[in-house]
Amino acid sequence: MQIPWTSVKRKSDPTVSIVPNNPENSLSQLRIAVFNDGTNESGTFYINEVGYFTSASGYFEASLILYHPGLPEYDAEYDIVVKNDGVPINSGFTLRANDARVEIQGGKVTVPYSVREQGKDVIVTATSTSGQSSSVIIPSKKWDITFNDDFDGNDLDPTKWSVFEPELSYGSAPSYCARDCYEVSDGTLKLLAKKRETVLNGRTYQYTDGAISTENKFTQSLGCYVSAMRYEPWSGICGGFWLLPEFHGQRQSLFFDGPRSDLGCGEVDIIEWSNIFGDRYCVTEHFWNYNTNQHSDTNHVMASPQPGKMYDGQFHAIGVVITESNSYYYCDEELVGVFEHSYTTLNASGETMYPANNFMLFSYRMGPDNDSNWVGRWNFDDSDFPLKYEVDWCRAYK
Ligand SMILES: [Ca+2]
Repeated sequence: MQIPWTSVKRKSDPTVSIVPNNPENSLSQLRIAVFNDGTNESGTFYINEVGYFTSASGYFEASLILYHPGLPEYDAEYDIVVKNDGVPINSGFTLRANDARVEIQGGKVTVPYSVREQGKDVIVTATSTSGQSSSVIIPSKKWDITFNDDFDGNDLDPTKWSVFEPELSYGSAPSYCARDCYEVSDGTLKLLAKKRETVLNGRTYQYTDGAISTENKFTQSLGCYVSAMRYEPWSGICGGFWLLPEFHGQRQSLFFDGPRSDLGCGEVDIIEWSNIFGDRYCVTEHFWNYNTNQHSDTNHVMASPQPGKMYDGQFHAIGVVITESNSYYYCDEELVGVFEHSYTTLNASGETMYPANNFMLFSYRMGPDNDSNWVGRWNFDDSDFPLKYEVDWCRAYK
Protein backbone atom coordinates (compact mmCIF):
# COMPACT_ATOMS: atom_id res chain seq x y z
CA MET A 1 0.00 0.00 0.00
CA GLN A 2 1.31 3.44 -0.84
CA ILE A 3 0.06 6.70 0.60
CA PRO A 4 1.03 9.79 -1.37
CA TRP A 5 2.74 12.42 0.78
CA THR A 6 0.25 15.04 -0.39
CA SER A 7 -2.59 13.09 1.22
CA VAL A 8 -0.91 13.13 4.65
CA LYS A 9 -2.02 16.19 6.59
CA ARG A 10 -0.92 17.63 9.89
CA LYS A 11 -3.47 16.90 12.59
CA SER A 12 -3.11 20.41 14.05
CA ASP A 13 -3.57 22.10 10.67
CA PRO A 14 -5.12 19.96 7.94
CA THR A 15 -4.24 22.50 5.30
CA VAL A 16 -0.53 21.75 5.72
CA SER A 17 0.70 18.64 3.95
CA ILE A 18 3.53 16.63 5.44
CA VAL A 19 6.02 16.70 2.61
CA PRO A 20 9.49 15.20 2.74
CA ASN A 21 12.13 17.79 3.64
CA ASN A 22 9.53 20.45 4.24
CA PRO A 23 11.32 22.74 6.71
CA GLU A 24 8.01 23.60 8.29
CA ASN A 25 7.66 20.17 9.86
CA SER A 26 11.24 18.86 9.53
CA LEU A 27 10.02 15.43 8.54
CA SER A 28 12.08 13.58 6.01
CA GLN A 29 10.32 10.23 6.19
CA LEU A 30 7.07 9.01 7.59
CA ARG A 31 6.37 5.38 8.33
CA ILE A 32 3.00 3.93 9.21
CA ALA A 33 2.72 0.28 10.20
CA VAL A 34 -0.73 -1.19 9.76
CA PHE A 35 -2.32 -4.46 10.76
CA ASN A 36 -5.55 -6.32 10.39
CA ASP A 37 -5.88 -9.05 12.98
CA GLY A 38 -8.47 -10.94 10.96
CA THR A 39 -11.30 -10.22 13.37
CA ASN A 40 -12.17 -6.90 11.79
CA GLU A 41 -14.13 -6.21 8.66
CA SER A 42 -12.23 -6.88 5.50
CA GLY A 43 -10.73 -3.75 4.08
CA THR A 44 -10.36 -2.21 7.53
CA PHE A 45 -6.82 -1.46 8.61
CA TYR A 46 -5.63 -0.18 11.94
CA ILE A 47 -2.53 1.88 12.53
CA ASN A 48 -0.11 0.01 14.76
CA GLU A 49 2.78 2.40 14.85
CA VAL A 50 3.75 5.77 13.43
CA GLY A 51 7.29 7.02 13.30
CA TYR A 52 9.25 9.76 11.61
CA PHE A 53 12.90 10.18 10.89
CA THR A 54 14.93 13.28 10.38
CA SER A 55 18.35 11.83 9.63
CA ALA A 56 19.38 12.04 5.99
CA SER A 57 21.83 9.16 6.41
CA GLY A 58 19.21 6.84 7.90
CA TYR A 59 18.51 5.67 11.39
CA PHE A 60 19.88 2.29 12.54
CA GLU A 61 18.49 0.92 15.77
CA ALA A 62 18.41 -2.34 17.72
CA SER A 63 15.81 -2.80 20.44
CA LEU A 64 14.58 -5.47 22.83
CA ILE A 65 10.97 -6.38 22.13
CA LEU A 66 10.24 -7.20 25.78
CA TYR A 67 12.49 -7.41 28.81
CA HIS A 68 11.68 -10.04 31.40
CA PRO A 69 13.73 -11.40 34.32
CA GLY A 70 13.63 -15.11 33.36
CA LEU A 71 13.19 -18.13 35.62
CA PRO A 72 16.05 -18.92 38.01
CA GLU A 73 18.12 -21.92 36.80
CA TYR A 74 16.69 -21.71 33.29
CA ASP A 75 17.94 -20.04 30.15
CA ALA A 76 16.08 -16.86 29.23
CA GLU A 77 15.02 -16.07 25.66
CA TYR A 78 14.71 -12.57 24.24
CA ASP A 79 13.76 -11.20 20.83
CA ILE A 80 15.71 -8.33 19.36
CA VAL A 81 14.46 -6.32 16.41
CA VAL A 82 16.82 -4.30 14.21
CA LYS A 83 15.37 -1.43 12.23
CA ASN A 84 16.72 0.74 9.47
CA ASP A 85 14.80 3.99 9.21
CA GLY A 86 12.17 2.39 11.38
CA VAL A 87 11.64 -0.61 9.11
CA PRO A 88 12.54 -4.00 10.60
CA ILE A 89 15.34 -5.69 8.65
CA ASN A 90 16.57 -9.28 8.65
CA SER A 91 19.90 -8.83 6.92
CA GLY A 92 22.65 -6.29 6.40
CA PHE A 93 23.86 -6.44 10.01
CA THR A 94 25.49 -8.71 12.57
CA LEU A 95 24.56 -9.25 16.21
CA ARG A 96 27.22 -9.87 18.86
CA ALA A 97 27.02 -10.25 22.63
CA ASN A 98 29.59 -9.29 25.26
CA ASP A 99 29.73 -12.89 26.50
CA ALA A 100 30.51 -15.94 24.34
CA ARG A 101 28.03 -18.07 26.29
CA VAL A 102 25.13 -16.04 24.91
CA GLU A 103 23.57 -17.71 21.86
CA ILE A 104 22.23 -15.62 19.00
CA GLN A 105 20.13 -17.10 16.19
CA GLY A 106 18.41 -14.66 13.89
CA GLY A 107 16.91 -12.10 16.25
CA LYS A 108 16.55 -14.60 19.12
CA VAL A 109 19.01 -14.20 21.98
CA THR A 110 19.34 -16.96 24.59
CA VAL A 111 21.05 -15.94 27.82
CA PRO A 112 22.08 -19.05 29.79
CA TYR A 113 21.59 -19.11 33.53
CA SER A 114 25.37 -19.39 33.98
CA VAL A 115 25.57 -15.76 32.80
CA ARG A 116 22.46 -14.56 34.60
CA GLU A 117 23.43 -16.03 37.99
CA GLN A 118 26.61 -13.93 37.92
CA GLY A 119 24.47 -10.80 37.71
CA LYS A 120 26.30 -9.90 34.52
CA ASP A 121 24.35 -7.58 32.23
CA VAL A 122 24.32 -8.76 28.64
CA ILE A 123 25.02 -6.19 25.94
CA VAL A 124 24.00 -7.16 22.41
CA THR A 125 25.37 -4.92 19.67
CA ALA A 126 24.01 -4.75 16.15
CA THR A 127 26.49 -3.51 13.52
CA SER A 128 25.36 -2.68 10.02
CA THR A 129 27.43 -3.42 6.93
CA SER A 130 27.90 0.34 6.57
CA GLY A 131 29.40 0.54 10.07
CA GLN A 132 26.51 1.96 12.09
CA SER A 133 25.94 0.26 15.43
CA SER A 134 23.32 0.14 18.14
CA SER A 135 23.29 -1.77 21.45
CA VAL A 136 20.69 -3.14 23.81
CA ILE A 137 21.30 -4.07 27.43
CA ILE A 138 19.62 -7.11 28.96
CA PRO A 139 19.97 -6.81 32.76
CA SER A 140 20.63 -10.03 34.67
CA LYS A 141 18.73 -10.61 37.89
CA LYS A 142 20.59 -12.51 40.63
CA TRP A 143 18.31 -14.77 42.65
CA ASP A 144 18.54 -16.03 46.23
CA ILE A 145 16.62 -19.20 46.99
CA THR A 146 14.16 -18.80 49.88
CA PHE A 147 12.24 -22.09 49.72
CA ASN A 148 13.06 -25.51 48.32
CA ASP A 149 11.43 -28.91 48.49
CA ASP A 150 12.54 -31.81 46.29
CA PHE A 151 10.04 -34.20 47.91
CA ASP A 152 12.83 -36.67 48.66
CA GLY A 153 11.35 -38.24 51.80
CA ASN A 154 8.40 -40.58 52.28
CA ASP A 155 6.00 -37.95 53.64
CA LEU A 156 5.43 -34.20 53.39
CA ASP A 157 7.87 -32.07 55.41
CA PRO A 158 5.52 -30.77 58.14
CA THR A 159 7.65 -27.62 58.56
CA LYS A 160 6.76 -26.68 54.96
CA TRP A 161 3.34 -28.10 54.07
CA SER A 162 -0.13 -28.76 55.44
CA VAL A 163 -3.26 -30.21 53.88
CA PHE A 164 -5.31 -27.22 52.71
CA GLU A 165 -8.99 -26.95 53.60
CA PRO A 166 -9.21 -30.56 54.85
CA GLU A 167 -12.66 -32.11 54.57
CA LEU A 168 -13.99 -29.13 52.65
CA SER A 169 -16.07 -29.49 49.51
CA TYR A 170 -17.23 -26.84 47.08
CA GLY A 171 -20.80 -26.61 45.76
CA SER A 172 -21.76 -29.53 43.59
CA ALA A 173 -18.30 -31.11 43.66
CA PRO A 174 -18.55 -34.90 43.92
CA SER A 175 -15.51 -35.00 46.22
CA TYR A 176 -13.95 -33.37 49.26
CA CYS A 177 -10.37 -32.68 50.21
CA ALA A 178 -9.10 -35.68 52.17
CA ARG A 179 -6.39 -35.53 54.82
CA ASP A 180 -4.63 -38.42 53.04
CA CYS A 181 -4.89 -36.76 49.61
CA TYR A 182 -1.20 -37.18 48.81
CA GLU A 183 1.74 -39.52 48.69
CA VAL A 184 5.46 -38.69 48.71
CA SER A 185 7.61 -41.38 47.13
CA ASP A 186 10.46 -41.84 44.65
CA GLY A 187 11.36 -38.16 44.85
CA THR A 188 7.97 -36.73 43.94
CA LEU A 189 4.76 -35.50 45.49
CA LYS A 190 1.59 -37.11 44.15
CA LEU A 191 -1.75 -35.44 44.76
CA LEU A 192 -4.39 -38.14 44.45
CA ALA A 193 -8.05 -38.35 43.58
CA LYS A 194 -9.50 -41.58 44.92
CA LYS A 195 -12.77 -43.43 44.49
CA ARG A 196 -14.08 -44.44 47.90
CA GLU A 197 -17.48 -43.99 49.49
CA THR A 198 -17.40 -41.82 52.60
CA VAL A 199 -19.97 -39.86 54.57
CA LEU A 200 -19.04 -36.33 55.61
CA ASN A 201 -21.43 -33.95 57.38
CA GLY A 202 -24.35 -36.16 56.43
CA ARG A 203 -23.52 -36.20 52.73
CA THR A 204 -22.26 -39.29 50.95
CA TYR A 205 -19.30 -38.80 48.65
CA GLN A 206 -17.94 -41.31 46.15
CA TYR A 207 -14.59 -39.56 45.72
CA THR A 208 -11.87 -37.65 47.55
CA ASP A 209 -9.25 -35.30 46.16
CA GLY A 210 -6.98 -32.75 47.75
CA ALA A 211 -4.76 -29.73 48.14
CA ILE A 212 -1.68 -28.81 50.17
CA SER A 213 -0.23 -25.41 50.97
CA THR A 214 2.59 -23.59 52.75
CA GLU A 215 0.08 -21.45 54.69
CA ASN A 216 1.54 -20.27 58.04
CA LYS A 217 4.83 -21.99 57.11
CA PHE A 218 6.30 -20.10 54.17
CA THR A 219 5.16 -16.77 52.77
CA GLN A 220 6.75 -14.13 50.60
CA SER A 221 5.72 -11.11 48.55
CA LEU A 222 7.84 -10.14 45.53
CA GLY A 223 10.00 -12.81 43.92
CA CYS A 224 9.76 -16.03 41.99
CA TYR A 225 7.60 -19.09 42.65
CA VAL A 226 8.22 -22.14 40.50
CA SER A 227 7.67 -25.87 40.52
CA ALA A 228 8.05 -28.77 38.09
CA MET A 229 5.00 -30.92 37.53
CA ARG A 230 3.48 -33.40 35.09
CA TYR A 231 -0.06 -34.43 34.40
CA GLU A 232 -2.06 -37.51 33.54
CA PRO A 233 -4.37 -36.86 30.55
CA TRP A 234 -7.63 -36.45 32.46
CA SER A 235 -10.35 -33.91 31.93
CA GLY A 236 -13.02 -33.14 34.51
CA ILE A 237 -10.31 -32.70 37.15
CA CYS A 238 -7.94 -29.75 37.48
CA GLY A 239 -4.36 -29.70 38.75
CA GLY A 240 -3.29 -26.27 39.95
CA PHE A 241 -0.31 -24.40 41.37
CA TRP A 242 -1.31 -21.05 42.83
CA LEU A 243 -0.64 -18.27 45.30
CA LEU A 244 -2.98 -16.90 47.95
CA PRO A 245 -2.39 -13.94 50.26
CA GLU A 246 -2.31 -14.41 54.03
CA PHE A 247 -5.89 -14.09 55.18
CA HIS A 248 -5.86 -11.64 58.17
CA GLY A 249 -9.63 -11.80 58.68
CA GLN A 250 -10.55 -10.68 55.18
CA ARG A 251 -9.18 -11.12 51.72
CA GLN A 252 -5.80 -9.43 51.25
CA SER A 253 -3.96 -8.53 48.05
CA LEU A 254 -0.78 -9.81 46.41
CA PHE A 255 -0.60 -6.56 44.44
CA PHE A 256 -3.03 -4.01 43.08
CA ASP A 257 -4.62 -3.20 39.76
CA GLY A 258 -2.82 -0.24 38.19
CA PRO A 259 -5.70 1.86 36.82
CA ARG A 260 -8.30 0.83 39.42
CA SER A 261 -6.88 1.47 42.87
CA ASP A 262 -9.77 -0.28 44.67
CA LEU A 263 -8.91 -3.66 43.15
CA GLY A 264 -6.43 -6.02 44.75
CA CYS A 265 -5.26 -9.35 43.40
CA GLY A 266 -6.39 -12.02 45.86
CA GLU A 267 -5.35 -15.12 43.91
CA VAL A 268 -2.71 -15.95 41.32
CA ASP A 269 -3.22 -19.16 39.36
CA ILE A 270 0.21 -19.95 37.93
CA ILE A 271 -1.18 -23.01 36.19
CA GLU A 272 -4.54 -24.74 35.98
CA TRP A 273 -4.66 -27.66 33.60
CA SER A 274 -7.11 -30.29 32.48
CA ASN A 275 -7.02 -32.36 29.30
CA ILE A 276 -9.67 -30.16 27.63
CA PHE A 277 -7.10 -27.35 27.48
CA GLY A 278 -4.80 -29.48 25.30
CA ASP A 279 -1.38 -27.95 24.75
CA ARG A 280 -2.38 -24.80 26.61
CA TYR A 281 -3.06 -24.01 30.26
CA CYS A 282 -4.83 -21.30 32.23
CA VAL A 283 -2.93 -18.45 33.87
CA THR A 284 -5.27 -16.20 35.86
CA GLU A 285 -5.05 -13.32 38.33
CA HIS A 286 -8.26 -12.76 40.27
CA PHE A 287 -9.05 -9.26 41.53
CA TRP A 288 -11.42 -8.34 44.34
CA ASN A 289 -12.65 -4.92 45.39
CA TYR A 290 -11.06 -4.70 48.85
CA ASN A 291 -13.85 -2.42 50.13
CA THR A 292 -16.75 -4.66 49.14
CA ASN A 293 -14.90 -8.02 48.91
CA GLN A 294 -16.62 -8.57 45.53
CA HIS A 295 -14.78 -10.55 42.85
CA SER A 296 -14.46 -7.85 40.22
CA ASP A 297 -12.00 -8.66 37.48
CA THR A 298 -9.46 -11.11 36.14
CA ASN A 299 -6.30 -11.02 34.10
CA HIS A 300 -6.31 -14.21 32.12
CA VAL A 301 -4.25 -15.81 29.39
CA MET A 302 -4.23 -19.27 27.88
CA ALA A 303 -0.50 -19.97 28.08
CA SER A 304 0.81 -21.61 24.89
CA PRO A 305 4.21 -23.17 25.46
CA GLN A 306 5.79 -25.28 22.73
CA PRO A 307 3.22 -27.94 21.77
CA GLY A 308 3.49 -31.31 23.44
CA LYS A 309 4.78 -30.20 26.83
CA MET A 310 1.56 -31.08 28.63
CA TYR A 311 1.62 -34.63 27.24
CA ASP A 312 5.28 -35.64 26.96
CA GLY A 313 5.48 -37.34 30.36
CA GLN A 314 8.30 -34.99 31.41
CA PHE A 315 8.31 -32.54 34.29
CA HIS A 316 8.16 -28.91 33.19
CA ALA A 317 8.95 -25.89 35.33
CA ILE A 318 5.90 -23.64 35.62
CA GLY A 319 6.44 -20.40 37.48
CA VAL A 320 5.85 -16.70 37.98
CA VAL A 321 8.16 -13.80 38.72
CA ILE A 322 6.37 -10.96 40.54
CA THR A 323 8.05 -7.56 40.47
CA GLU A 324 6.71 -4.23 41.69
CA SER A 325 5.26 -3.52 38.25
CA ASN A 326 4.65 -6.83 36.48
CA SER A 327 3.99 -10.52 36.79
CA TYR A 328 5.83 -12.70 34.29
CA TYR A 329 4.64 -16.26 33.70
CA TYR A 330 6.92 -19.02 32.45
CA CYS A 331 6.97 -22.57 31.18
CA ASP A 332 10.67 -23.57 31.39
CA GLU A 333 12.67 -20.95 29.46
CA GLU A 334 9.55 -19.71 27.63
CA LEU A 335 7.76 -16.54 28.67
CA VAL A 336 4.05 -17.38 28.26
CA GLY A 337 2.30 -14.34 29.77
CA VAL A 338 2.87 -10.87 31.23
CA PHE A 339 0.52 -8.62 33.21
CA GLU A 340 1.11 -5.16 34.66
CA HIS A 341 0.14 -4.15 38.18
CA SER A 342 0.96 -1.78 41.06
CA TYR A 343 2.79 -2.86 44.21
CA THR A 344 1.11 -0.25 46.41
CA THR A 345 -1.99 1.85 45.97
CA LEU A 346 -3.87 4.68 47.66
CA ASN A 347 -7.25 3.87 49.17
CA ALA A 348 -10.20 6.27 49.19
CA SER A 349 -8.85 7.93 52.35
CA GLY A 350 -5.52 8.56 50.66
CA GLU A 351 -3.68 5.99 52.77
CA THR A 352 -1.04 3.83 51.13
CA MET A 353 -2.01 0.18 50.97
CA TYR A 354 0.65 -2.51 50.84
CA PRO A 355 0.29 -6.10 49.67
CA ALA A 356 0.26 -9.07 52.02
CA ASN A 357 2.69 -11.95 51.82
CA ASN A 358 1.37 -14.98 50.02
CA PHE A 359 1.69 -18.73 50.31
CA MET A 360 1.96 -21.49 47.70
CA LEU A 361 -0.64 -24.12 47.08
CA PHE A 362 -1.06 -27.26 44.97
CA SER A 363 -4.53 -28.59 44.30
CA TYR A 364 -6.09 -31.50 42.43
CA ARG A 365 -9.83 -31.04 42.48
CA MET A 366 -12.64 -32.88 40.70
CA GLY A 367 -15.68 -31.17 39.24
CA PRO A 368 -19.02 -32.76 38.39
CA ASP A 369 -19.34 -34.90 35.28
CA ASN A 370 -21.53 -32.45 33.41
CA ASP A 371 -21.30 -29.39 31.19
CA SER A 372 -21.21 -27.04 34.19
CA ASN A 373 -17.69 -28.25 34.94
CA TRP A 374 -15.32 -25.64 33.49
CA VAL A 375 -12.53 -28.22 33.16
CA GLY A 376 -14.74 -30.52 31.07
CA ARG A 377 -16.64 -33.73 31.49
CA TRP A 378 -14.85 -36.77 32.91
CA ASN A 379 -12.78 -38.82 30.48
CA PHE A 380 -11.86 -41.40 33.15
CA ASP A 381 -13.77 -44.28 34.67
CA ASP A 382 -13.59 -46.18 37.93
CA SER A 383 -10.71 -48.38 36.81
CA ASP A 384 -8.47 -45.31 36.32
CA PHE A 385 -8.42 -44.37 40.03
CA PRO A 386 -6.41 -43.16 41.80
CA LEU A 387 -5.89 -40.20 39.45
CA LYS A 388 -2.55 -38.51 40.00
CA TYR A 389 -0.98 -35.04 39.68
CA GLU A 390 2.77 -35.25 40.26
CA VAL A 391 5.25 -32.58 41.42
CA ASP A 392 9.02 -33.10 41.28
CA TRP A 393 10.10 -29.99 43.17
CA CYS A 394 8.91 -26.58 44.38
CA ARG A 395 11.03 -23.48 44.93
CA ALA A 396 10.80 -19.80 45.74
CA TYR A 397 13.41 -17.10 45.22
CA LYS A 398 13.92 -13.46 45.98
CA1 LIG B 1 12.01 -34.43 43.32
